[in-house]
Amino acid sequence: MSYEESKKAYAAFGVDTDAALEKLKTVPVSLHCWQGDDVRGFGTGPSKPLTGGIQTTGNYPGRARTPEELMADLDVALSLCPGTKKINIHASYAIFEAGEWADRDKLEPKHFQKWVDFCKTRGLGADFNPTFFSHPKCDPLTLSSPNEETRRFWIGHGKACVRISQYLAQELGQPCVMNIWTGDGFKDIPGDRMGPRVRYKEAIDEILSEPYDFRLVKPCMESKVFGIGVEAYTAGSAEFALSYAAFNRDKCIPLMDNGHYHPTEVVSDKIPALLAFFPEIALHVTRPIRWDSDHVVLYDDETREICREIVRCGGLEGRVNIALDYFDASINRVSAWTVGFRNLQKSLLFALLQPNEALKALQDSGNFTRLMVLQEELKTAPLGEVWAEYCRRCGVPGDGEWFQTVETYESDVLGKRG
Ligand code: RNT
Ligand code: ZN
Repeated sequence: MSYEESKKAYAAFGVDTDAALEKLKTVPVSLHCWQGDDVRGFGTGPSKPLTGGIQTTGNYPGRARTPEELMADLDVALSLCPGTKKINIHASYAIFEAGEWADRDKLEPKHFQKWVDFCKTRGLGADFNPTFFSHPKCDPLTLSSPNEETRRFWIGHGKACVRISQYLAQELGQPCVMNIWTGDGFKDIPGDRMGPRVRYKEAIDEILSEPYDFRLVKPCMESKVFGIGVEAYTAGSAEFALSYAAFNRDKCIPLMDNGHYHPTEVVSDKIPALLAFFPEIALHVTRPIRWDSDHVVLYDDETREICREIVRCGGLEGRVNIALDYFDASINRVSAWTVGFRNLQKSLLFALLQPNEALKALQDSGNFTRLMVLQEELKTAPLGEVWAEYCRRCGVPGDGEWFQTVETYESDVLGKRG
């Protein structure tokens, strides 16, 4: 079936495929730099183990070991991904001059100048994240630590990151989402659940007292249920993070990672709940399998449902900041980036090709029989050719065409890394 035929098939549902393609092109999606090197970063030495209760598994060859390698790998992935892209950078990816080093609380905008150059030459925006893990000053708590010195260090890091985020936004001329997530918590039953949360709250108050323009820097509060080795208690729980954002609406926004909820909860349903109250929210799109395993995002039911809610709740009008967050070290990392990014775009396309007004009208008139029939039939509407047309219009290879580039890059470059 050609694009023109697919266009007619969607027109029969009352859907304009050209309008969907035009819209999709403009939606920023943030690609996380940390898939390229298994969340190792550059700042604290390459052998520093990953902490904070997150885990990468696998030892696939070709991990990026330097800023140059990471940027080269990103370039390959970016060339295979359609749409508007941002790069999501962690503070642990600071780039120092030879002989120079600064600890996390002393990081400066200049340590991210190479990232700014990278983004500028490619017309990309950037998002940012303080790195409250994989560092000797995790005791193992950070912002919620009872140790004053530990807390001061991490507050200093948070403030430095606000300044860096402001710099990134100003340099690149678009907002920078700055996500606050810590792995603070306990392996076993705590003796005090409130103390760490009160300290965490006060620490964030201090971090956000650092001056910034809220139109440019969007601090986020990301919640979590548990982590590896942090099974019993998480300071930044769902209620904690959401309450913080709700009580500080002039300073920050909530962020939901769909790996961070109990297994039968779905973020798709939480999007309209939050948008009923918050002007703006942020998402980490990932794929949990049984736990917060951060598998590569697929074109699956929940990813599509998340995208359907983003689209029909007006999320594409600047109300939902979309980022990817997963890390698989068991497969080719450039492919992991590309598959996840393309699947998110494909799911957004699926969502934009729904006759949302008609579906809403069926619901409001109580016609649930027809609502079910229509939603089922839309699942097999000819999306494939519309997707192929989107890839063509964005100047990137279509399905069946891009993987060869990754294979060549693996044999020429990745496979030769030690
Ligand atoms: C961890 C959180 C967090 C991290 C990144 C690296 O569970 O999802 O967002 O994945 O900051
Ligand atoms: Zn996340």
